[in-house]
Amino acid sequence: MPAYNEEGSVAAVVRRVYESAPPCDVLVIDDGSSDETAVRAREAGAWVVSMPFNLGIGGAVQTGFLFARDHGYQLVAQIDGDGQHDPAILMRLLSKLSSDESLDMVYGSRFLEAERGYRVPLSRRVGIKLFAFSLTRILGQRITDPTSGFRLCNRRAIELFAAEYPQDYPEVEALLMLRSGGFRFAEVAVQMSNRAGGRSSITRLRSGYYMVKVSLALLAGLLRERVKLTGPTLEPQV
Ligand SMILES: Nc1nc2c(ncn2[C@@H]2O[C@H](COP(=O)(O)OP(=O)(O)OP(=O)(O)O)[C@@H](O)[C@H]2O)c(=O)[nH]1
Ligand SMILES: [Mg+2]
Repeated sequence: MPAYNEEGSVAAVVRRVYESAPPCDVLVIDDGSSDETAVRAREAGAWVVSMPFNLGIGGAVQTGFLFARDHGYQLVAQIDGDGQHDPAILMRLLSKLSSDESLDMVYGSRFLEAERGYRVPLSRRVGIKLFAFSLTRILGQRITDPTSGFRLCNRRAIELFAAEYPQDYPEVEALLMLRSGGFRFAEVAVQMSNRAGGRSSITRLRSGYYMVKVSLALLAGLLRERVKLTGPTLEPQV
């Protein structure tokens, strides 16, 4: 559970994981928070890794995968510390992953079924749809919510992400990484809620950077897939 200044919500999310998710251990990655995130998470019964400074979401999530890999875990769920993801839904992700041995990761999509309750703000929705459209074409697989950070990974995916994980706004790139490594993934319909407190890390200024960075990653993904499809076109030089 990546958490950056989430003292208002992290304890309730940790407790709800213990109450309603399949039996598991909870690790909170407190990424240099300046509030009481680590204390609240520990009080609620989680293990906490506290970073000496803010690494950003990519480094924090990779830390979780490294922990899981080195301690022999077979499954890792990633869930936000701000209360947007309902831990009870992890059971649904687990059923999906267990039902198909060829899958390495499943993730929750807000857009697979008609949205209920919380509505994604329009500007964010446009960005997500654009990424979803591009990824669907690049991967040849229907993708509806590529920025979702509500995920369940098997051991193969844990090992991949422990070794290498994208930095800022990593979710879209992580899907491209999975695909280029020959891994398979699927979406599961979920509902998400408003954050229970705290502040979003995605400010207006950062949204611009997000769009540019992820678009470049998509372009690189597209080129990679094209090269794979067409193979090398250059004649060998003598
Ligand atoms: N460890 C760590 N966690 C982070 C960082 N930035 C955000 N997070 C956490 O990652 C989760 C998702 O970040 P959010 O800022 O909520 O991003 P989001 O859910 O896409 O955006 P909103 O819908 O606006 O909440 C939350 O639990 C955050 O606390 C960071 O720099 N390090
Ligand atoms: Mg959030």
